[in-house]
Amino acid sequence: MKQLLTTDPEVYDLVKQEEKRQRDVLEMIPSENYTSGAVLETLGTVLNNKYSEGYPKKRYYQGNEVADAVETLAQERTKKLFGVPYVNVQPLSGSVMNLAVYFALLEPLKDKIMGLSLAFGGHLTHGQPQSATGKFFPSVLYTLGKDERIDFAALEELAMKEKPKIIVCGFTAYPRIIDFKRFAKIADKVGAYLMADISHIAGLVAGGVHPSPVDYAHIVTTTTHKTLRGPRGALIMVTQKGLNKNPDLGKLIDTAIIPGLQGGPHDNQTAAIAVALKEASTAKFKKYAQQIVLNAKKLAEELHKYDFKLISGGTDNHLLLVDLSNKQVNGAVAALALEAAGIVLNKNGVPFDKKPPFYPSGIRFGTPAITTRGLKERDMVKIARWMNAAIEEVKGFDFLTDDKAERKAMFDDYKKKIARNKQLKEIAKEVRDFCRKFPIPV
Ligand code: DSN
Repeated sequence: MKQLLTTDPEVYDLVKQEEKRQRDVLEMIPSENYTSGAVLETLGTVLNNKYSEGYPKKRYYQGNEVADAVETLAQERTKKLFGVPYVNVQPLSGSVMNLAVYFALLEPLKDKIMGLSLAFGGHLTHGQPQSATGKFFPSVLYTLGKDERIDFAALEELAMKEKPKIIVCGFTAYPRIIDFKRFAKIADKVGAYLMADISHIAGLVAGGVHPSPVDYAHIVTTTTHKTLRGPRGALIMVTQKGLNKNPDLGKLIDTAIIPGLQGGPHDNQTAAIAVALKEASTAKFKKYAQQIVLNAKKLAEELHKYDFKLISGGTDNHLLLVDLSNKQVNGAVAALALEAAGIVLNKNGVPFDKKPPFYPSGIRFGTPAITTRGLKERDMVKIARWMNAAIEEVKGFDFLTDDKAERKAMFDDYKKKIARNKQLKEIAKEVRDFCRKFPIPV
């Protein structure tokens, strides 16, 4: 980054600070990962300079021969990796990706989306009222059963009553295998489209450690930067089942992206997606996907020993959701304490949470990024020990009041105590020394 250093030392310094942060901590936010150096290099190429509104061979501007080749390559690699007949590789992010599907298939203010409630592990863009998806389209949100898993009987009853035009499965905080076949049965029964948003598990699907939705869903959406380990970006795939239901599906989606929601695609991002897809089709990536799950399961097993309450009792995928109520600490305080100890994750609501979203009962974390660094099961033993030690330092740091101002004052006080805590600093040092053995790709 010599040129950046000369032109803008301030930004150079910020990038270096972030590089150091990513190197020195255990990055355990389950939707984050470290892309390869090849992917990062591709993002910084001259492909960034081009405008390519349209699709290959149907562009509005001249000079798109290379852009056409890049986009076609990304399309072909997606089709091969996931076994789908059609894909749009242009969505700039996950939110636009899902919105485009709804605009392609539903009539605004009329046709209903049915998705898992955010409070139970669904995503904002699955019809939450706060999101554009819930403002433009009526939505009905399903919840989980008492066992903290999908309750298919309740789901079917709700779908029969509400008659959604699209049912969304695929979640943001759900640690279990998704039974796409059962979702498809319900969607078919009510005549709805089934959309599987596999953003979190795309790498696990590609690596063969989670079942694929491709035989069951009409549409499969995914971001490209989570377990798939690519650049930020997204894909909308149409399955054969989707084309059988509606042969125009691909065209409708393309039109919803441009001119519907976006202008020019980001060709550097598309090229980097192509690189990531190549990487994801290797035997090495399969091993990586397997190790993600092995690590998550081992971490769950170790955390049980410290009496952590795992939602649904454990995990089948890359992600763990823990209810900290028995530790007398809320997720917001716990996430701060863990960060002070060098373990980066996020506070999260848990199913049937009684606490407010800003100070929820739980934390969410996962193994994709630490597995990229090369951590194995034995390392999970250490991580569980560090996590427990950090939480012990803040045991009892919870709120006994519903008064917002009092709560904020207590939180600020806990923050100060966490910042001063010597034990947390000690763990952070141990974590930093440990992390040095596992370089990150830059
Ligand atoms: N922020 C992503 C996640 O963490 O699941 C989804 O948008």
